Amino acid sequence: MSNVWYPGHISKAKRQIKEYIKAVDSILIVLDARAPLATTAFEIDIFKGKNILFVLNKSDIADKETTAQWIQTIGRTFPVISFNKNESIRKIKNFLLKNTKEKLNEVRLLIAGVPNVGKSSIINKISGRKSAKTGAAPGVTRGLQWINSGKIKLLDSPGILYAKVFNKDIAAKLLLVGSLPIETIDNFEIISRAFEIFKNETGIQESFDEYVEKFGKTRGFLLKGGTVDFERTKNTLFKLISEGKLGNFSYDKDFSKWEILK
Ligand SMILES: Nc1nc2c(ncn2[C@@H]2O[C@H](COP(=O)(O)OP(=O)(O)OP(=O)(O)O)[C@@H](O)[C@H]2O)c(=O)[nH]1
Ligand SMILES: [Mg+2]
Repeated sequence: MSNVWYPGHISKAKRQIKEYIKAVDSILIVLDARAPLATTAFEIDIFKGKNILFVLNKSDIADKETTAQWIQTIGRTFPVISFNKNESIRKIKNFLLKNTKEKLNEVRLLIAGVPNVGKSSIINKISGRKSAKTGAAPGVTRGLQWINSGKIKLLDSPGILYAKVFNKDIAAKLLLVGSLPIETIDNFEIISRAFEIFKNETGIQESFDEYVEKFGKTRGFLLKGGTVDFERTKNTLFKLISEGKLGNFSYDKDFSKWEILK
C-alpha cells in the first residue's frame, strides 16, 4: 500500500506534541464515533503513562446503537463519552473535571487525534469562544495553541496520522469520515474500498461508476458535451458522505479489535 496524504505540518506537529506532552497531565483523544478504530491511526503510544480520556465525537452522524457499543467497549479500560456539536458544554466539562487530576487548581489538557475529527470545535465549545480555527477540510490547525477556559487549560494540536504503511481498509475509513482529503487520494483501490464499505451500510445496488454517473447527473455536474464530470462528482460525493449528509452510518463495528495501549 502506498503512502497517503502526509503534509509537512503533521510531522512537525508530532515533534511539538512530544515536547509539550511534559507540560500536560491529561490527554483528550478525539475519535470519530463512526470509525473509532481507524481514527486511532497515529502513534498513540507517545501518550503512554499519561491520563488518557477518549471522546467519540460527531455522534450526531454516527449509528447510535454502534456508538453505544463502542462506549461500553472502550469504557472498560478508559474514561470515554460520546459527544457532538449539538450537545451541552456541561456534558464535556463535567466529564473532563471528573476524570482529570487537578494540579494547582488547574487542569492542563492536550487535545489530540487524526485530522478533522472536531478537536478545535470541542475546544471552542468548552471555552465558549471561537478561539481555535475550525474548518470542513482536514489540516486546518497547523500548530499547537493554548486556550484558557477558567481552570481548564486546553492545548489544541493539529491532526496527526501515521506517515506510512497505510492499510487499505483504514485509509478507506479515514476517507469516509473526512480525515484524508479526497482530492489527494490517487490510489483508486482506496476509493473503491471506501465505496464498498459505504455500500454495505446503505444498501446501494449500483457499482461505483454507475453511482457516480447517477449522482453527477442528479446534481448537474456535467462537462461540455453533457458527460458527467467524474472528478467533481467523486469529490463532492465523498465530502457529503464525510459530513453525514447522505445518512448516519458507522464503519467500524469489530469491537473485539479494541486493544489500545495495553
Ligand atoms: N456533524 C458534526 N460535525 C462536526 C462536529 N464537530 C465538528 N464538526 C465539523 O467537522 C469539521 C472539522 O472540525 P474541526 O474542529 O476543525 O476539526 P479538527 O479536528 O480541529 O481538524 P484539524 O485541525 O484539521 O485536524 C468542521 O466542519 C466542523 O464543523 C460534530 O459533532 N458533528
Ligand atoms: Mg483543528
